[in-house]
Amino acid sequence: MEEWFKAGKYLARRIVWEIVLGCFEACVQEESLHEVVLQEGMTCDVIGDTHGQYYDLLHLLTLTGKPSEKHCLLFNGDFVDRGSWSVEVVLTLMAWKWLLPRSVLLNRGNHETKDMNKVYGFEGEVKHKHGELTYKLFAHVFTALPLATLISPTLTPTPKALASAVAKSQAPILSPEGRMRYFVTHGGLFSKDNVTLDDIRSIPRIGKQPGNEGLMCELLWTDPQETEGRGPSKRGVGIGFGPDVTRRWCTLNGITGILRSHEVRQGGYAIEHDGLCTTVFSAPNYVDQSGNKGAFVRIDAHGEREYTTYDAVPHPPMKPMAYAGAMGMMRSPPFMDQPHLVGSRGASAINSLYKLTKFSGNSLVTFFISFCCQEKSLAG
Ligand SMILES: [Mn+2]
Repeated sequence: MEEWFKAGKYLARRIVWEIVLGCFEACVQEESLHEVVLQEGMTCDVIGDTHGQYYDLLHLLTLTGKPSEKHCLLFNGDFVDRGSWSVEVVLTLMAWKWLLPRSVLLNRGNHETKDMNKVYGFEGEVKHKHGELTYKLFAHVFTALPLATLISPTLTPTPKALASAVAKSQAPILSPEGRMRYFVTHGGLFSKDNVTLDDIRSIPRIGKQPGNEGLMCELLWTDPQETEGRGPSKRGVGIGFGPDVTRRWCTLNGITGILRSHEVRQGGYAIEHDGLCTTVFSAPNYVDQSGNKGAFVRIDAHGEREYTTYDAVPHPPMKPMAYAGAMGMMRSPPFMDQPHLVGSRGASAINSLYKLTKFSGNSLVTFFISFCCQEKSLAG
């Protein structure tokens, strides 16, 4: 399949459907909060956004190694959109999931949703490569992906493991059994305190889009913020949650640390909130222009964390968002989910324009495209 994809060829539709349905069968049996138990000798790599950067994914897989009984790979959402090989990325992940369902874990991201796919390229790409019905199948199967994964090491934490995950001044937060454990989700925490792991486990998800509020939306969309408490989201969806919110939630649920993705970090990862919240982003030189590293985190059966970072590799001359049509841009605010691309001023201007106009006619689309380009150069 890899050779086939690298040659620029498309799989037969029948095979695509078998892979996607194989993934569905595996995911639909998992709870909305899936759990991975790490026995002695096992490791789990947590991988952040890959966003259709197929050549970077292939490079990443040489660093993580292939999944096996002893080595899990957890992809923490946003496999598709933006990069123009989203079909190749998601089919690779889904094929692995079908083949090794217990060793390959796929969390849903805010881009495994209809609204985002319409604007950021995946819908157009699938329609171009495999037809409209195939897109509908993908969109449904995305709803079967778990919303979060709990990584539960089974061995007593060693001093080295604790040092890898806990800020020096703080006592470690452990599970009720005295083990380290990690909560992995694409976005982050909630607009209210007191959300338990059982609440997350019982979120109904099959056939559902995350919408604009509620636990599913917040898991997929929120971002950590430096200031205490909660604040408005810079994206217009979800909220910002402060270090005190993270500490309260981890204490309530016996969680040693949150691992989340969803935002680019220049070094590939960033440890925030006194070590309790770590962002991992795995698309290096994001959309061919961010200049960031990619990263993944390896967790072992003691709970020790180890980080690997890497740079982008060359890819064939195809621009990001090559399949994102202007029609798509008419239905949802462009750049709403990644304001750093246009600057916060640009993003909020675009969002309010969107609300005011609700779009009509091609001239507005043309205006939007030129507006985005102008703002981007202003934002540097
Ligand atoms: Mn995201």
